[in-house]
Amino acid sequence: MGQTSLSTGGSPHTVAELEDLAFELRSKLLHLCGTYEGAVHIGGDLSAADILTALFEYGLHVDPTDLRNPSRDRFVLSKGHAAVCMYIAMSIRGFFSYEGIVDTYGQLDSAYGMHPCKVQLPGVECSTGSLGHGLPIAVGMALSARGRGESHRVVCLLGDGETGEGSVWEAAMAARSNELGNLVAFVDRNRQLMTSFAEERVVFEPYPDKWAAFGWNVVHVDGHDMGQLVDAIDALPETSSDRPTVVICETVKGKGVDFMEHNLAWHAGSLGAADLERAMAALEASRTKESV
Ligand SMILES: Cc1ncc(C[n+]2csc(CCOP(=O)(O)OP(=O)(O)O)c2C)c(N)n1
Repeated sequence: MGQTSLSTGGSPHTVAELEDLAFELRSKLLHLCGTYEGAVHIGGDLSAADILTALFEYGLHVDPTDLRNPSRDRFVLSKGHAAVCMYIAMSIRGFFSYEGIVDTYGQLDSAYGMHPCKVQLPGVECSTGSLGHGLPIAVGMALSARGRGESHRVVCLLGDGETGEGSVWEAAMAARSNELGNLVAFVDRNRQLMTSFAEERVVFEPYPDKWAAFGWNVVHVDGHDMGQLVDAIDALPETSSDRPTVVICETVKGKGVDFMEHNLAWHAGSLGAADLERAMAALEASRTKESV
């Protein structure tokens, strides 16, 4: 097909190294949340931090120095409000500098908007933010890849609340109908929406069965267990296969900061200096607890 080859996916990290990188991502998120004057979607950033680390450092075949390589995997952040988590994960992977994000995040005309913009920021594959649109776009990208005989993957990260949108299920049905084994959806199943717990508003369960009923391969993991995320990525079917895969990641909104976890007040917010110190101490404590 005249494609140049893309030799590696993420660098060959061990699970322990990936855990360290996820910790770095959470620390940098909290610092940004402590310096930026507006609200940051910190709850859903922290729930997605391990998934985004596993993808950008391990799962996605992307090369930050070769952004237009046609055989690169494509990533769509359907839960676009977690843009800053993706930016920082990408900066850790070497796409751009963390300082550049901190300097302009959320400002008018910044490349680092509260929602991602592919025109403004090289490396971002899709502009998102209006929930329910990412998976339909990812289906189109996967279909296009098939039509061109390309063998890369299209990977999409959704929020579980977002999957209350009907467009997600139209896309799910189209993906199976078109036998898109080159499409993978990760769902950040933190069981919280913006102002309520998920099950209070929408009956999601039996959630894995719903995806299975739409003909998808269903994988269910602890979205904060790096070993499980790596195993799920390793076990993805060939892109030439005929079924899309969903990896349902059980997560905790605010993960790593005790006063944010399961707390509806932290869908979005900002940290003053004292709260930043408290949050960093909580993050360190949670890391110590998990490594015992
Ligand atoms: C179409 C649309 N409606 C509403 C919003 C506002 N909004 C932003 S985040 C959010 C909650 C999303 O919940 P979920 O998908 O579970 O994300 P998470 O809890 O992981 O942050 C809402 C309603 C939006 N961005 N797009």
